[in-house]
Amino acid sequence: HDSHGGQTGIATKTVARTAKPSMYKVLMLNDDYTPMEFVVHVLQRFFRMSMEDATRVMMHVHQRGVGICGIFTYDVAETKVTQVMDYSRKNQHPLQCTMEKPD
Ligand code: NFA
Repeated sequence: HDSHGGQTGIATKTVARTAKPSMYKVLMLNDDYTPMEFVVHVLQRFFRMSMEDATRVMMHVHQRGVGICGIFTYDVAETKVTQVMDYSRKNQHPLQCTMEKPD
């Protein structure tokens, strides 16, 4: 739209820009008790991963201690974390999921 500081004279143009949403990593943490098959199931159910991708991510977390489930907007990341934590607790597994702020 046109803007000129409320004065008459020079018309300048500004472009309306939408803010790009900052993205958050959803991380999964290793533990000694959650069955590998349950972790694979969670990755397939809540992160829509194939069996192959879910198995790769699960093994990465198992061996390295932490791994990335996906990168999402704040609201989606928060929902995924809550879903995984609620589902794990309901099934009596200590599986932990968290989200990481962008750098
Ligand atoms: N470390 C778990 C086991 O040996 C498997 C696991 C993988 C748990 C990834 C949590 C995350 N049963």
